[in-house]
Amino acid sequence: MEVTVKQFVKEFKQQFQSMYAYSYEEGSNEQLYNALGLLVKNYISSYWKETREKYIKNSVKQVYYFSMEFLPGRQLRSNAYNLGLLDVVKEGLSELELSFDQLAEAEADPALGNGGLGRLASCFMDSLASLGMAGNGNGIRYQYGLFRQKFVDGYQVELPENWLRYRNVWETRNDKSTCMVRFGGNVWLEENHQGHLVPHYENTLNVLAVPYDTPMVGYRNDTVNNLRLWSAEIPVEEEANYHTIEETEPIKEITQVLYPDDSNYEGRLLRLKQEYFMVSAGVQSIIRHFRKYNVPRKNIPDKVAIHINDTHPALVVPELMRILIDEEHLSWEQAWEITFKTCSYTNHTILREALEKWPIDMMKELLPRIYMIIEEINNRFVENTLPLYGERITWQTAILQNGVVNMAHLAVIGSHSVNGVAKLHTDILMNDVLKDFFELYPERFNNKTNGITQRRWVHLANPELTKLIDEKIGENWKLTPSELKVFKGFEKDKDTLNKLTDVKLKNKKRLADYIKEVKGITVDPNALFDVQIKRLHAYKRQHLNLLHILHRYLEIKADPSADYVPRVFIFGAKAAPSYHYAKQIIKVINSLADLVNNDPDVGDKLKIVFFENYGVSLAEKIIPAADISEQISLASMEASGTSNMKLMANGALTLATLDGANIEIKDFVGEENLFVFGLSSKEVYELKANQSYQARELYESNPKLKNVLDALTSGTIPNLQDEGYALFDSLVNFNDEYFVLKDFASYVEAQNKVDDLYKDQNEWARKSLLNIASSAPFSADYTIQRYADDIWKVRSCVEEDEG
Ligand code: DL6
Repeated sequence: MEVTVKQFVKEFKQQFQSMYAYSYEEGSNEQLYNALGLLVKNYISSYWKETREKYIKNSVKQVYYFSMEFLPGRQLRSNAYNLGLLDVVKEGLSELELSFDQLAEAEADPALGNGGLGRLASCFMDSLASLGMAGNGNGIRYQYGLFRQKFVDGYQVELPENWLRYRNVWETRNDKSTCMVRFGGNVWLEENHQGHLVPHYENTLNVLAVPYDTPMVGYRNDTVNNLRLWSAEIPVEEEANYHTIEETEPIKEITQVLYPDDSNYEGRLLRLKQEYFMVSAGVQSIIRHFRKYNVPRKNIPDKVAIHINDTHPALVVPELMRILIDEEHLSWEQAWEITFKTCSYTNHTILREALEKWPIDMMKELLPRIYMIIEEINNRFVENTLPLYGERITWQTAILQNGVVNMAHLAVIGSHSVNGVAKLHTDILMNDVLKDFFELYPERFNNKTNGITQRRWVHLANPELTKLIDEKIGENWKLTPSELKVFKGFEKDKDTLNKLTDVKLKNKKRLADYIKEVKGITVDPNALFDVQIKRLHAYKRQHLNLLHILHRYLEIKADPSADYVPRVFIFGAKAAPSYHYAKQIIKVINSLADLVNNDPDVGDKLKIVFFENYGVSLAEKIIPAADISEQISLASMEASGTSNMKLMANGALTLATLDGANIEIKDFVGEENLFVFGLSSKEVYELKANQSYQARELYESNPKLKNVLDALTSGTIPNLQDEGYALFDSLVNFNDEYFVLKDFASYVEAQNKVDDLYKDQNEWARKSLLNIASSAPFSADYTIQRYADDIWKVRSCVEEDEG
């Protein structure tokens, strides 16, 4: 977009004055940021309008990505960048003696997700718009995002995340498009005068769903899509029925706070309310759109694809059926055909506890009409499946089982496509977790390995690296990421390797300064920066990392004068508030950090930095500075991982088990350019099946390991209550569910190889370059293109314009 610096400066001053009625010179950073954000949003608005109109005029097929979580990160920088205005804005502000970076930091980072799943949804939004595809997000506008994590005496403490405190300049409240969502009450069916069975409702709780729309700006292609987040309110006409603040609580709480657990919903009523609220409002608004433009109902699957992001929005299936049958008066068969062809589902986890199941009684009481429909879907499924596949498969795959509604089964039965998020993960779905379904519907299953947007995670997070790549191979890779492979041609070029090392060092210096500022810890930027950033979960095995650090510490103590490669171990991780074991791991790492960081014998040889409140903005600071990417989950447990892709794209070398997308990283970059260790998924399955694993034997037979484990309980680590014992118990006495001890020796060996390689900076830089140059297949643009071609059947509207 064309805006001159002069024009920007003039408009910015006007914008500020019209908002605050004084000069920008007197503004706080928050106020200046708000004015700047609104001005950028003004620039966006004409494209936003035109994109919407174009979709309607050309009647293009639209994708609706239904997700309980989105993690967009701060949007000022990326919106200005995608519009092509970032340089103008920076220059204009500096003319006014303002720093863009400082204002950008004033933006709240909307933590509307737990981790990988929500961030993936936002990468997908970015790619849909950047590819010029009609893609809409549909989610919840949580008033409080994922808790703000603080450490008090090394323990995680959760504080409310009031991200809306200073207003959110990107959103537009859209009162014209509200919907009513009904909960509870009684429902019965009666025949109307046209012979249709129509439901009658009484005593329902009616909740007004108010949409807040946020522009999703495509990269330099004039496309602006929509992310619609719903907020729950009391219907205006019912306000008089509410007499006290307490009476309004059941409504307001629906969109008050995000559940802070990514793997366990424990059948909580409020969570089910949230899911139905988001689903019903989203589906209603889609159908209303079709009514408005008189689209024949049978054509819906040609005009819309609804994507179910994990099982959380699986109620899309009965909700679409409800609307098509009860409001559009289609027959069951017609409605089913439309629903099935419209919906598709991605599974993001094999963790049993994360596969949602809702008690039938709860579903019946909260959503009586929806339950009737689920029951009918189940009955018809059983009727069709039983004669063809027999009892075992039918009952294993039914939606209603042992008093619960199995949401994964609902999603699979109601969708024409089911995908996993990395090759191994999809194989595990087909051969284990959903294997009976794979027998019933092999044609539905497909893999879509996750991806990340290079725009946020490389171009913006790592401008120095971006500049170096531009200098060496030109700028084509920005639009065509596969061009990055041209960078491989520079693997032996001394100048490039030196510059790459310089870029990394600069990024590490910047992070070292930040560490000093927020943690008060001095780290040497020349040390190896070893990074593990992800949710804290036993299967991700931060405690394996911990044991290795402890092992290093004990070695240094035993021989402080030996030659060690200095390391800084960096962690960022939130634990679910009710996940006691994960919180104990945090405490032990923090206490070990206190010990190590203050031990004069250790000095720069070893440092531990555990950042508080890990999220998108912090990731943007850490990732460009990483040398090693820790991807050490127990093989078979991590569906894909996405920090592995971001770190690789920024030149970190991966230290990994063969799990999730790590396998594909290895395939793309070559086994010699990363560090692989540990059990394979096949070995994990075998060990579990033959029940031969004896953790205690390992403890007793490996003196190094014993030394480390004993240090957990010996008082070596100061200031612990029972956390060291808890870890010891889980690993030694309760047989180590995630095979940490089994993988310990090969992990230590791999870590030693890391040290050896780091001593040869030239070779390290060469491998780093090869990782960067091999990271293009993980561009979310490619992932989205595959979803578009194979599942959604949508095309770029930008191509359409040009063609
Ligand atoms: O697909 C995005 C992301 C994967 O990269 C992670 O491997 C996976 O753990 C995560 N899944 C979830 C869902 N629940 N759990 N646990 O967040 O999805």
